[in-house]
Amino acid sequence: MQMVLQPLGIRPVNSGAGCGPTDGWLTGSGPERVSFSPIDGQPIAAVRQADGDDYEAVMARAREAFHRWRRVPAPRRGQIVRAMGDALRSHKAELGALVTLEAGKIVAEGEGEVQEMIDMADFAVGLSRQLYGKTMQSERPDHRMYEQWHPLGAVGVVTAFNFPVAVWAWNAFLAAVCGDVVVWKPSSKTPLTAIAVHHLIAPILERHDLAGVFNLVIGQGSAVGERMISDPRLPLISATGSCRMGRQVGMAVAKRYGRSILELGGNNAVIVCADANQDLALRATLFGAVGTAGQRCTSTRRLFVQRSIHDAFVAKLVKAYDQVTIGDPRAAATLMGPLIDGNAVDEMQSALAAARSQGGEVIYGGNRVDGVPGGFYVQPTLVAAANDLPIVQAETFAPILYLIPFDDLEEAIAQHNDVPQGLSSAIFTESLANAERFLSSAGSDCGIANVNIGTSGAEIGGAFGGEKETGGGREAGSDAWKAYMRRQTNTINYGRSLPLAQGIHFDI
Ligand code: UN1
Repeated sequence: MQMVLQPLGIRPVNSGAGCGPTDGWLTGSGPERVSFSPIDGQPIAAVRQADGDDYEAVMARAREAFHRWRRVPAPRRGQIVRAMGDALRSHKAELGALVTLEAGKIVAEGEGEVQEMIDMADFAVGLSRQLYGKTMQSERPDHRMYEQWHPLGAVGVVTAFNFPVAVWAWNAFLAAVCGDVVVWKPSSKTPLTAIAVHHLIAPILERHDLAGVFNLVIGQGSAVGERMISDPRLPLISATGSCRMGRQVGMAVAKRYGRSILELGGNNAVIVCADANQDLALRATLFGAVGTAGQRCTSTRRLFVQRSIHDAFVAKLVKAYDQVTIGDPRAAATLMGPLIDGNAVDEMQSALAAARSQGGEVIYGGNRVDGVPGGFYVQPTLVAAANDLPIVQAETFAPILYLIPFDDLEEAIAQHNDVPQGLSSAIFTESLANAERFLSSAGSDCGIANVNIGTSGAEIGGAFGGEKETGGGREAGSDAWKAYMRRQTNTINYGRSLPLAQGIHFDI
């Protein structure tokens, strides 16, 4: 364990609050909290959490830093993010190993998460030379009209345990090139990965005298989270987590006319048509439902299979599930590591009990498994169910896949959309008509809709997020950066008269 912790500067007890550079760590006056590994339930290290005073101290630094940072030319801000991307590149294996230790991801996924950060840094660097506004044609003679994008302020970033570092990068790297400063509250379940990220970027911040641009505040919801969401000094809160958490965040931020980017629960489905390439569909379903032990917001939770191939496809799926190696995520052969904690195991068990009592049938899995003693291992599970069962309508953050046969595509799409969430979706078909129908305005109602690839594992280049109770926010690629800036419309009169718009005359 020391080999994972030491290169990343994780000590037995760590400060949970800081404003960037090595000497920017605060003592942390809140209660100490131990981070346990889901691999074996053993303690990894402790964090002295932030309390209200620490939060205030960090916010003061962040505010002050914003006033300087917003005046740094965006391409120069991009160079700082580039240096951070390089630091992540050269520590990919180390940080990935800590993600594995603290979040329980298999090695490939732990490192994949760091790769997602690196990709995001590259994207943000390019963006730092763009951040384009538009010019418009003015209706008035000798007038010029255009819009520009200015930095917004300090951005609060609240992240979840399941992508303990990548989601910070989606937000922080965009925010930074946009000229914003970042106040990060990571999940209390994965504080050490956040501290490690801050150790990695500290020398860069030190070298460029950038205390206060990237800040970390690890603390209880009551001490830090609630302060953040109602703090008008944070004009934008970007929050990833459950729909329940998002509703609370969204309401508190709206109350003060703040802006929020909500990236909440998913209830993602794959539709497999009779004409699909079944080999692709099978592999994508397996990665989507079993990958990350079903703990991605994009995990595949419902599988609609056309009736004529349903039983044969499910039989293949059962065979594939049977070959999934479950256990220590550090072992090369492991495909599925543990759930995050005992609570997650209990929630999975109660979801399965609910599914059974509502008429569902567990056709594979359903039990705990002995992976590493003390860890939280379960079998990936298949449940024959109907879409309208209350438990199928809810997101359970566990590897449960509900199997639902269908007869025609219209019916499948209607059921597919008939859930409260709207994040990610996929269809497997060789028919252009089926694919286009799924992508059309009357098709999938999700923020992400794929053809012949699964629901999870999105690239960073697209805007990431979803509709309905998923919260409507967009992060990462495309023009998601616009939410991190304030738009200003400018009209310049270079003439000698003052014509009014809409043809109004107002002369004395
Ligand atoms: C999440 O689970 O919160 O598309 C994010 C994916 C990843 C991100 C998931 N790139 O599965």
